[in-house]
Amino acid sequence: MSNVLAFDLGASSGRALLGRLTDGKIEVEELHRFPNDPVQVGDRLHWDILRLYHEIKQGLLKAKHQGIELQSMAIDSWAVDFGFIGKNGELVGNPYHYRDRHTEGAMDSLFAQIPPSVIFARTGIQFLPFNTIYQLFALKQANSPWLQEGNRFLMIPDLLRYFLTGEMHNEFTNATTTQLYNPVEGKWDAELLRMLDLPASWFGNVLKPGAKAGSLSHSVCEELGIPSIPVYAVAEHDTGSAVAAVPATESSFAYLSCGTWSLMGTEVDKPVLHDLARKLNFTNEGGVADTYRLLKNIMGLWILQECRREWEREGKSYSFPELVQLASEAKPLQSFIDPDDASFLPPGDMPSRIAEYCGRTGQKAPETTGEIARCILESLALKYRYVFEMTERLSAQRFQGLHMVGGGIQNTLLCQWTANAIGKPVWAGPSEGSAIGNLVVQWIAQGAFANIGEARKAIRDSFPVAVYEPSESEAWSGAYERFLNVTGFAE
Ligand code: LFR
Repeated sequence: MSNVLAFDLGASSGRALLGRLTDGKIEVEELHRFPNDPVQVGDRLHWDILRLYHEIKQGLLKAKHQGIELQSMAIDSWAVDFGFIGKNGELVGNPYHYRDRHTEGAMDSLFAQIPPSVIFARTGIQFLPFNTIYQLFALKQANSPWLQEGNRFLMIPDLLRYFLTGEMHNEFTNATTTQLYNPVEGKWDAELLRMLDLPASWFGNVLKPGAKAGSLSHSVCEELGIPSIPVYAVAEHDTGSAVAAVPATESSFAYLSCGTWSLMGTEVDKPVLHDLARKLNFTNEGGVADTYRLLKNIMGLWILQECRREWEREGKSYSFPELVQLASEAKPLQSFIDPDDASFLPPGDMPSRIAEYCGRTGQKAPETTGEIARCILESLALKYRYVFEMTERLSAQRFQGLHMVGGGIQNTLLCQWTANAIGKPVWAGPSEGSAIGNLVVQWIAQGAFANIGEARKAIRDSFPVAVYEPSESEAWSGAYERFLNVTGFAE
């Protein structure tokens, strides 16, 4: 039996999940859950990085108090965010959160200097305004003192790993999301760094998922009263871990990692760098076992989460199951939004932004809570169809159905509507995608699984997968035509 610990820092919360592997069966138990709320200070939105480090130590303590002997641990989180380590080995400043507005306009300003075609050809990464490259460019434009004081660049899981082990390493899956990593050369892109005037010495050697990245340091072990264990580099980009956990039997499959973000695509052996991939704004993010994730970001349940926060501010509080219930009672297929409209990216008053979007596109705005929730969920399902078809086109294959993983699959209505929208079955599970992907890569590193295929088989044997067959195909096909028109995708 092998016990390993996965820390998964998501937008709704951070968790420490204990994984037990016994005779090829995986069991997962949540040992610790903690908030991961960003902190607004003045104009800037920050990570609460030291509190998270504290919570990671609390997770280790909980394992100790339950008498669990751990073999290893690893951390995953969302991509693109980072901090700097100064010459004295300490953190410089408090890392920004990618939803902070400091990158507004940065992408377009940088394009005036480096054409997007050059950036894409060198990195294969989709253009998202918050990518690390634009964050760094914005810091440069703002003359941030971090750039003078910084000596090493570490992404969030790299940073927390450094606090735990004293070793500084950059991890591959996250490194690719910076849009500064060259997947063909297999290293940081020296030319882009030069064009941006960023010191190459900030960027360290890149560890692949499954590499040992240090051990808990003497001081951490002494403080917590625990023995030292290895800390692995896994797919530290949460989406990389989620895709590692897709329990597919096929060698090529379509997936949707469904949570605050929706990430849809397929796994490929080599990055797809041609013009169509750039035009469709697909990305090639580094994955496990030398694969790439050819995928596209879709705004996801974030819009509903933000509506819920807005309603809460107005004194009306709903649980997610209540919102789903209200959505199911509202009139079907009325008005649609493009979930990826730029107005939905920053935190804030989503119900008003939805009304504004509908006004702008000549549609009747949803009014009641149920109507708004329904508009969001149906629009997501329709956007999934759009991206599903693009994934098929780009990868020149037809998929039999769609694998859904992540917390969003608890929303059974969304799973069913997704099946209806794409007209193919949805296979949903497991919901703890990122944490399970994190665990299995640790087990591969320990030799408990020979490869990712074996790990995926164990996931299949250990967790239930719910099947949603498509229905109401005529209504959804008609809705899709209207969706394409109002969103402008029909052109
Ligand atoms: C999902 C995710 C996406 C990434 C976004 C921002 O949690 O990691 O893959 O594009 O967050 O980092």
